[in-house]
Amino acid sequence: MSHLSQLPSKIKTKSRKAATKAINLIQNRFALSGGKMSQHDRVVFDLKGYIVKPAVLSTQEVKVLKELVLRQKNNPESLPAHERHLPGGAFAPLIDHPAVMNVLLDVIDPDLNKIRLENVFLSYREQGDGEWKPHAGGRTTNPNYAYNFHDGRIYAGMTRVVWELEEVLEDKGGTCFIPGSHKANYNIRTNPIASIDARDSGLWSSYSCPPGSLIIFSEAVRHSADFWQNPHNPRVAIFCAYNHINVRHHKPSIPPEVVAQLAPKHQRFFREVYHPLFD
Ligand SMILES: O=C(O)CCC(=O)C(=O)O
Repeated sequence: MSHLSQLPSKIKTKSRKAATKAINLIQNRFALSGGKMSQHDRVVFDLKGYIVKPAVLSTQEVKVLKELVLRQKNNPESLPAHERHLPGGAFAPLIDHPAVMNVLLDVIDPDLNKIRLENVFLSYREQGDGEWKPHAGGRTTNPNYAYNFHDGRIYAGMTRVVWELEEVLEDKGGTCFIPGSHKANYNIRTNPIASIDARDSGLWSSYSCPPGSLIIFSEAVRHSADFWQNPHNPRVAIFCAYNHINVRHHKPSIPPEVVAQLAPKHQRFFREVYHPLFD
């Protein structure tokens, strides 16, 4: 009898779970509408710790985004409150841009529900601005900086997605990397070596790219900001930190009014840190 009385609630729970599963499958499919990460990109990301995707955005998309971030920087009051900070306003559709999602679903987690976006900021640099500050690199058990390869796939922790909105010239101020250092056996994170970290050690690589390009890198790779030396334009780059749903690196700082105005499919990236199993 008691079994029978529990039946309706069991059916309800089961159908809710089935519906959630179906929705997740559809959302994952949608996020991969641009196709899966190519084997080329997967191997390069694993080998170097970063990939560069040139000219992902159109000239018009870059123009709109540049207008937004420069207004946020110079004249925020001219914007409605929910557009005064990233990831609000015209940036929002980029949160799950297919060129980003196809990489994150491959390197962080194949389930969209398990990917968070914990931090987004503008990096604006004029000629001479910047710093040289190498950090990260080496193997670690810290889940935020982890980079693992297991059972035929990458398990990355915090993954940076950088939208370059202006041209970047090689070795003139783009982010610098020691390729492969996310897998270094010697702990260059906690025991840095000055001759390796020196900008002219010959171990650092940068990139050139047109406006609208994407740089995606594992936070585990040793990297550094650099001094902007491009006389033609400033650096206008949007830095995003994606992470696995189970961990967080940054102190939450995205204003609630920004998240509140995002579409539900984008709001999900700003959920609390917990396993979606408990939803
Ligand atoms: O400003 C840059 O180019 C690099 C920023 C950085 O070091 C980081 O994202 O951890």
